[in-house]
Amino acid sequence: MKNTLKMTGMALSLLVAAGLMAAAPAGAAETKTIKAGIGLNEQSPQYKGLLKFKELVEAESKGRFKVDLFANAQLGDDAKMMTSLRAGTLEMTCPSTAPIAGLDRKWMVFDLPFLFPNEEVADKVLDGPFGQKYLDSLPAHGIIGMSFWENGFRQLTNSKVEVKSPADLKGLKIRTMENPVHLATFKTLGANPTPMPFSEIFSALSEKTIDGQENPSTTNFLQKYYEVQKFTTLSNHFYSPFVFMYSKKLWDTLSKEDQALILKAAKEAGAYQRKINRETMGEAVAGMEKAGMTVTRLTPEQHRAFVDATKDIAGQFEKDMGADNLKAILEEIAKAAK
Ligand code: TK8
Repeated sequence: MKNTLKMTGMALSLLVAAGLMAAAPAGAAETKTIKAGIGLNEQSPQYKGLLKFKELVEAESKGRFKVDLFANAQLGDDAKMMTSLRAGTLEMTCPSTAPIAGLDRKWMVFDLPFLFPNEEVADKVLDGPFGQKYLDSLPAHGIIGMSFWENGFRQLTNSKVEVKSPADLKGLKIRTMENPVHLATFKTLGANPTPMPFSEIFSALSEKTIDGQENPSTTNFLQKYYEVQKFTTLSNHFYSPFVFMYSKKLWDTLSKEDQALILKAAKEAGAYQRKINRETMGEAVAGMEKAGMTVTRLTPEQHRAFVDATKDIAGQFEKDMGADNLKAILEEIAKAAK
């Protein structure tokens, strides 16, 4: 009897190996794990957006997909995680647009100083044909650009001086993202910019190897920069979009239905993330003020001085970005602002 069972078992495994028999009863597809990494922490609206994405995908796929989240740059900083997507060793990440310029210089257009007047105009341009054209250019770099999320308007923090005018920035060592437009902007403003991965900012500030940095207020608060910074100026000098992206190598292994399911969840989670991101900015500023930071709210004239001081930056990078791309986004912004 025992031998018969053994023979049957062997025969079955030969049939399965020859693909003549399903290895498991139909419908018992194994769960596929999607890994998503970000640089911000678990309190960030970006992470809450990922939790929403996870909830949508796991529910919609009835458990066929499981989404594992990795915050705090556990899987590396933005540039490193994008490299992992391109290599097919990580499914998803959500960097700012700034490091994408390292793949394709036309992305620098989103990092121009004082480009978008407000979030509403930013949403219209990013979610319109201009933004879609940029997302559609990513597969050539091994990335599927699914949707724009929001990092937000960037504010300056520093440990040395209250900054009310460009002159106050003179000689300040400011960490910037690794992007030529950001570097040129802070050089033009008289500062001494230092590009650095996001995860190294806090230790550089506490060791005083840099005097300041710039990020949206929610990030500045949640990263506890108030412990090592005395001043913040609400300058809104850049608007940073996030791009929620998928590895093309791994995307191409998915069925069309599953690609549609993931894309739909990415868009829905993005709308949710933008909403909660905006809701947290006010409380973040209040939290930094309560923690003892001096919060400088620029007057229109003071703000104008920063805009005027950086008005030539676009021209300096027109060739790199593509004059047509620069012209197109300025036209889109003018239309959206009407
Ligand atoms: C986090 C970064 C961060 C960005 C920066 O991964 O690098 O300063 O603003 O949000 O994407």
